[in-house]
Amino acid sequence: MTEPTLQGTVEVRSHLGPDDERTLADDVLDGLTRPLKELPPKHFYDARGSELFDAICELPEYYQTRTERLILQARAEEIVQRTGTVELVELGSGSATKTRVLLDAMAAAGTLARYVPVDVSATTVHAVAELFADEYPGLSVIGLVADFERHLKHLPAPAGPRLVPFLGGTIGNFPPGSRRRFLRSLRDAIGPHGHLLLGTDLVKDPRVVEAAYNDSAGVTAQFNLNVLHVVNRELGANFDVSAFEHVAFFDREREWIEMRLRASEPQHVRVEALDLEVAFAAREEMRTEISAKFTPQRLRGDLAAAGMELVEMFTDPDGLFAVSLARIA
Ligand code: AVJ
Repeated sequence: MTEPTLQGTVEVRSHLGPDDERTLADDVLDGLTRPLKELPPKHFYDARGSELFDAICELPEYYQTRTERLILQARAEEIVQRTGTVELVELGSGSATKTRVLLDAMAAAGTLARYVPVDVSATTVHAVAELFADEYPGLSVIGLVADFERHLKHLPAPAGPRLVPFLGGTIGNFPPGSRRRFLRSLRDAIGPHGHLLLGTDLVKDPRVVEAAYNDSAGVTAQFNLNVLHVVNRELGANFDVSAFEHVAFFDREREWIEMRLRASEPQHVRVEALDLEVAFAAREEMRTEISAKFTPQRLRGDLAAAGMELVEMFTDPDGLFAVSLARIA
C-alpha cells in the first residue's frame, strides 16, 4: 500500500497494511502459551516505555548509549570518507542526535544527497523527514512507514553509496537465528557499494553488564514491568503488575543478558482480546528480553553467515562498546 505525499523534497510512502497491527496479539498468544513464557522486547516501547528507555540511557550504570555516541562523534568523518556515503537509511526512529552526527559528516564531506527514514510510526517518519529536510537544505528525503523487519524490500534503489546504521545494540535483542536472518536482509538493503554501521555491546566483566540492567534507581525494573501495562491496555489483560519482580542476569554461556519478570505469588491472568487464560506459578519467570554481548569472533561469524565481512571495528578506550562497518563479502 503506497500513498505518496509530496511536500517539497519530502516524500513519505506507507507499506503498513491492516495485518501489521496484529503483531502484539500474535506475540502474546505465542509467548504466553509456551512452557517458558516469553514476551518479545519490541513491545516495551509505548510512550511510557520510550520515556523510561530514554531515562535508562542517562543512568550512570548504563554505559552503552553515551559510549556509542562518543565513538560515533570521533569516527563519523572517517566513516563517511572511507565509504563515500551519499545516502543515509535510518531503521527505526533512532535518536536525532546520532543521525545528525552522520548527516553532519556527510554534509561536511559534500556528499550528502538523500535521507531515508524507516519507521512503523507515520508520525515519527513525518517528524524526522520534516526536521532534517529543514535542517539540511537541498536534502532529498524519502520516508518509509514500514516495519524494518519485514519491509526492507520496499527501499528505493540506492542513490549512490548507502550507509545503513543499526545502532544502540538493538541487534543483540534478536535470538541467534533471527539475528542472522535479519542481517541477511540488511545485506540486501545496503547494496553492492553500501555499508552497514552496526552498534554492538561487547562481552566484558559480567558485574559491569549486570549493573547496567539492575540500576540502583530501579528504572530498568520499571521499564521491564511496563510491558505488562502495555498488554493490559492493548489486549484487555489483567496482569497484577505489582505482583511481578524485575530479574536481569548475564548468561555466561550464551553471552547475553536475559531480562525476566518473576511472579511473586501464583497468579491467574485473563487476556480478554485473545480469550486466553494463563496461570503463573509462584516464582515462575517469563522472559522479556535477551541482549547479546559480542566478541569480535561472534560479530565476524554473524556477518559471514549473512554474506558480509567486517571492514573495521571502532571501539572506545575501555572496550565497552563497538561500532562496526561491514559490507557485502
Ligand atoms: C535498546 C535493545 C539496546 O538491550 O540494552 C535497556 C534495551 N533493556 N535496558 C539493551 C534495554 C534494558 C537495550 N537496547
